[in-house]
Amino acid sequence: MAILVTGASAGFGKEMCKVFVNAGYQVIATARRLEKLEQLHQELGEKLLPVQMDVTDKKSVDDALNSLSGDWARIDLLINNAGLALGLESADKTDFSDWEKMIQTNVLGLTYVTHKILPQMVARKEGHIINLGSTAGSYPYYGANVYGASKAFVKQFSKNLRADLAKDNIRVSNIEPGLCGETEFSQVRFKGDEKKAQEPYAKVQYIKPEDIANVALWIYQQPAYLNINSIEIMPVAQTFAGLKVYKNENEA
Ligand code: 8X3
Repeated sequence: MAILVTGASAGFGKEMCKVFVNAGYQVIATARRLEKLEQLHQELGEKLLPVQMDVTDKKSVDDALNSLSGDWARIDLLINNAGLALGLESADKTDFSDWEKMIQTNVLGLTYVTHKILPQMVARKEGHIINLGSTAGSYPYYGANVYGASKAFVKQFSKNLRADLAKDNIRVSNIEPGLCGETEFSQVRFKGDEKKAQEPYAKVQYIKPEDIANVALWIYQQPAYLNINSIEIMPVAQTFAGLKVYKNENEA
């Protein structure tokens, strides 16, 4: 029996590998960057299996998952962690290819992996899927446009999977973090602009990747008859913005 984590080369995914291996589980770490996974393998040992997989490429997903054998092929927990945000511009100013990449990864990629693994879970009448949503899937903010919409997809897809799969004893959970530092999220969003990438995390105690990894472990270790539908997490210092009103300065 194994746990499969997508996007395992950094951030939440890497931390989840550590937390789950340290808790005694066998973990299949998947990502595009095999060298990062090899390093993790060195660090965590034989309970971690590095597998190169690009969630945006259906053939890569099929090949990677078909290559698993023996105990590694029986996946009891799928953690759909791979995802990204690109840009923080108004919708009219975004690069359309950024929208495509986010949809390709956060929406299509997640469905490729899920659809491939579900039949074995249904056949065994057990399994658990933990998706990585975001507070951006519930609360709009300036510049979140397609990123937030992709996470709203993750939220509703998680609930709809529950609706389909409860009959098969399969659990589905959605973790929705807010401001979380010490990952590559912001570097990726701002395409390597370090100054912009650091700004959201300055002077604030943000969530750390290990906090999210520990939540994933907790969700998984709940009694088998319980399904944690969703957990929304923010740092204490983060809260909801009010509805914004733009004033017409020309009016009396
Ligand atoms: C990450 C949280 O606030 O940057 O999904 O959208 S936020």
